[in-house]
This record gives sequence, structure tokens and C-alpha cells, in this order.
Amino acid sequence: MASTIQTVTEQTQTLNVSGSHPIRHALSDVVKTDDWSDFEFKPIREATVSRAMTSRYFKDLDKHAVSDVVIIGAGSAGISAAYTIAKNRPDLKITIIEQNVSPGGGAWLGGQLFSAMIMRKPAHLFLEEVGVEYEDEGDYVVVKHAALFTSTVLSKVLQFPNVKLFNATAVEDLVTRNDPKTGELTVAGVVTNWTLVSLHHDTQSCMDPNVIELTGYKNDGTRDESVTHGIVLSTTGHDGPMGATSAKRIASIDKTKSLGGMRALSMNESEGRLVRHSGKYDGINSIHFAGMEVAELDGLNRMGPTFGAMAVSGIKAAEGILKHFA
Ligand code: 48N
Repeated sequence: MASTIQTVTEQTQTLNVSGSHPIRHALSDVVKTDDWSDFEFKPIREATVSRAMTSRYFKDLDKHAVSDVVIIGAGSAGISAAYTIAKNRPDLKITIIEQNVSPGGGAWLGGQLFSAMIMRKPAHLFLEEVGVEYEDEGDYVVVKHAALFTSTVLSKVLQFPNVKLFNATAVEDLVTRNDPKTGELTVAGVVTNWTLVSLHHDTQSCMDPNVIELTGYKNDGTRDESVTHGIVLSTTGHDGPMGATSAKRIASIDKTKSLGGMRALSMNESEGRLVRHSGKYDGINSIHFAGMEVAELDGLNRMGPTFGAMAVSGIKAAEGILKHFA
């Protein structure tokens, strides 16, 4: 049974079923006689386009140089967390760093390049919150195309004024600090570089990175107790050239932790457990995990082409971060 949300397509189809086929489009009032022969855009200089892009980009980079929440990876877990945090706390500065040009990670398709996306209940409640239509199959639901889920959540996340996505940008490492007073090790930011640069460090002379810092520190690196310190949420997915970045760094820092590595596929054993393991990393401050990177960190089973745990682990991690800032 499809849910009752009527899509734009259905509305348009209803219009055309009436028998008349009026052609209306965004430019109908501009191109009155549907004669496009003298159509033209407003004039512009090339430098104007360059300045419009670069001025905004570098203003954003300056504004987000110190952020309340840095989310590494804009896959299904990262964008579900970003949506939940931004919706609850429009005052927090949220920065998403995505190494790919296209955000969305592995959630543009279901399994083996098939279109449909499966989510086991109760993850369907997130679909209802963001307004994604689904077919209800009892214990699970089916979104007709995974891209419908990802594009819908992405479009909502990108519309929040307090969220900035830096895509085509890789997190190469974490920034850490030992608290001068307590000696406690804390994650204090992320190390970034253009992804194309990160992929070619060994083919060029050294290309130093940039840094995005978390809120809550003074110039001398000590904690500014008047400000709630920021949080890094790492959702970089499966291990790979860029993936599981924070999990690998944390395992190299925390001598009590070895990288678990993702285990064999078991849907029923994996999804609930991954959600329960998502959230704050115990032992090192200010780093939280969600999505498949949790499986890499803690050695959990993979679930294959069901995405409920990605959305819900992002929501659970977001809840923990919201409690931190409460
Ligand atoms: O979609 P992913 O890879 O990761 P998740 O955890 O959001 O969702 C995982 C999900 O798609 C599955 O793998 C499904 C459920 N399959 C399970 C299974 O058994 O196989 O998104 C991670 C994002 C991607 O967009 C990467 O490009 C990005 O993170 N990323 C990074 N971005 C910046 N810096 C990095 N170092 C980095 N590493 C990965």
C-alpha cells in the first residue's frame, strides 16, 4: 500500500488526464509566442561569475573554520545525522566534509546497482519525517529509487542556513589535543585537503593541508570553559582509499583499541547492533561515529542492501550530539 503523499508527477498526471494538454513552464510568460528565436539571457561578465563563486566560498570557509559540529562523509548516515542536528539546533554551525564531488555515498542505488532501497521498520518513520514515499511491505518498506531518499534528505540538509557542505574535499586526518590540565586526549578538529590533492600526495611535492577546528578552545589550545566544545561525527563508511579515516586514526591513537574490520553479512545480527554501537567514542573526547564506519571500528557484521541502520545510526549519533550541546 503506497503512502498517501501525492508526488508532483501524480499531480501533473491528474492535470493531463482531464484531456486538455496546456503547456506551461517556468519561461511561458517570457517566451509569450513560443518563438525562441530572439531568446537571450541578461548580460554578465566572466569575472562577475568568478567573483560570485569565490567570494562566497571563501566567506563560508572563513565562517566554518571553527565549527560546532564537523561531519565527515555525506553518505546516508552523515546526512541523516546532519538533518537531525540542524533541524533541532539552527544555532549550531554544522560543517559537512565530503571527499566526493557528489555527496550521498553509497545510497544512490540499492544493492548490486538495483534502484529500490529497502529499509526495515522502524526506519520508515524517518522517511515519513522527511517526506519520502514508500511501499509498505509489513516488516520493511521499499523506496522506489534510492536516489529519491538521498536527494530528498540532501535537499533538506543543504537548505538549512547553519549547514555548509564542502564536497570534493577530503578529511586526511584528525586534529587532537592533550588537555594541558588533565592530559585528556581530545579531538579538536579535522585536517582537510582538496580530494584530488589528497589522491596525489605521492606524485607531487608535499602539498600541505588545511584545518577546520572545533569550537571551545583558546589560542593556547586550552579549553574555553565558557563555550561548549565542538564534536566531530565520522561517517566515512567502509574502509577504502578514504573510508574509515577516523576509525584508523583512533585505533592508532587509542592503544586499548584495534580496528575491528567489517565482518560477514548478516542482516538481522548487524543493523540493530550497529545502531547500538553508534555515537560517542569512549576514551577519546569529541569524536562520535555512525554508519558503516562503526562496523569497521568495532568489527561488526555488514548488512548488505538494507539502509535502515544507516539512517537510524545517524539519528542516534545526532541525539547524543544534541544532548552534548543541550
Ligand atoms: O554511504 P557511505 O559509504 O557510508 P554510510 O555509513 O553513510 O552508509 C553505508 C551504506 O551506503 C552501505 O554501505 C550499505 C548499508 N551497505 C552495507 C554493506 O554491507 O555493504 O558514505 C560515506 C561517505 C562517502 O560519500 C565518502 O565519499 C565519504 O563518506 N568519505 C569521506 N569524506 C571525506 N573525507 C574522508 N576521508 C572520507 N572517507 C569517506
